[in-house]
Amino acid sequence: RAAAGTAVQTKPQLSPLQLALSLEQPSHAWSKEQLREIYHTPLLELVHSAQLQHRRWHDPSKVQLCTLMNIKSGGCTEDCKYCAQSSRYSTGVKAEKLVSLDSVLQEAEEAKKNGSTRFCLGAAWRDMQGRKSGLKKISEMVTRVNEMGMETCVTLGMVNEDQAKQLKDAGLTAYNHNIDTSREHYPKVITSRTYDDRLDTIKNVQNAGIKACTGGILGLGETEEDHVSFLYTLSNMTPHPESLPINRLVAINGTPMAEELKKSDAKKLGFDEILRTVATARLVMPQAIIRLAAGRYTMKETEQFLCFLAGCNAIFTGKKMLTTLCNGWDEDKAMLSKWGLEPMQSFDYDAQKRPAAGEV
Ligand code: SAM
Ligand code: DTB
Ligand code: SF4
Ligand code: FES
Repeated sequence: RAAAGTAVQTKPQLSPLQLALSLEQPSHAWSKEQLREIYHTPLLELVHSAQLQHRRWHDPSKVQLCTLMNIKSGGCTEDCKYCAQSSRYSTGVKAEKLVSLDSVLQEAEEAKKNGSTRFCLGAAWRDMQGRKSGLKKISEMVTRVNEMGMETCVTLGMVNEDQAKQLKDAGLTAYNHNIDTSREHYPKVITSRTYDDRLDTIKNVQNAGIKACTGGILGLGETEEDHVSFLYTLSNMTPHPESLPINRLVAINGTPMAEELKKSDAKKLGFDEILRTVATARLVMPQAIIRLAAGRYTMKETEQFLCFLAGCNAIFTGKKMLTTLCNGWDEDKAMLSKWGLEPMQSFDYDAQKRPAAGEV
């Protein structure tokens, strides 16, 4: 018993940030309050903590290099306000047919020679309904790229369980399907489908045994509370996405989003918000590969460096994103080697294989 007049020592309660750093297994039950508190931690403390978390769960010297190919450009029926490939806007992107298997193998070979270990195929489609022959052709592409020793990833819009199963059987590693933003902000960006449609496809993919690559875009006129809510959806998924792309909006002339952002009262995205989002994602989804995606070419090298410090460990690199610019292999390899980082090997990523506490 405490002597009279002495305060009883209670075990101090862990802050959400301390909790994130102490968990032995990822939690899937983060509350918005907890996420908000982490997100608004003083920035230096937040980034430092995210780097500590990164070193608890990952080899800090490894970065995954992915290369994208646009296998079916333009003509998409969806109304995503930011997208160059929607048929509803005049962006100068032409609708094209699905590319040939040969052209995919050629591009994948070049990506492999340049050190990329994951090859991602993107198609401007709403969904795979009535695209039996397209799915068969894409399955063949996946199998052949896999045989080259590369991980494969596709993004084809919405898929049902059968379609996901077919892709799994072809050997697909990951399926990219983004939630893009918060549930609250989503209808201001896309009206041709719902947030729950997105979540359904992600579940179908995960149920088929494919890894989900799921993230979003920052800079759609959203608030910081939307970033918290976006992280809330992601961090409460079971399992968490294997890969989490963070795109910075590339404003495309002719899209409604580019027009909205020209208005004087438009909400501008600060770089500190990108950093907070990455760092919070790293703290609460410790196993995820966090990928700096579209719009990286608009970032200074020092800004990219900070994103890596905050827990990013993957990039898209190569000749092009889908329709926008991408930093090239040579400049990226030079940048990473200057920082002491090296490419992750294919199929080498295993979140459970992390350094022991004493090694970090
Ligand atoms: N049609 C498929 C879909 O929507 O899932 C796949 C292609 S889509 C281009 C893949 C992702 O790229 C989108 O979900 C979005 O997050 C991102 N993206 C598209 N246009 C972008 C832009 N202008 N700036 C930044 N990211 C963009
Ligand atoms: C993702 O989140 N970003 C990549 C990948 N998944 C498919 C696509 C970015 C596209 C950027 C816009 C464009 O190039 O048209
Ligand atoms: Fe179509 Fe995907 Fe672009 Fe939306 S983001 S318009 S679904 S290609
Ligand atoms: Fe291919 Fe995310 S788009 S891994």
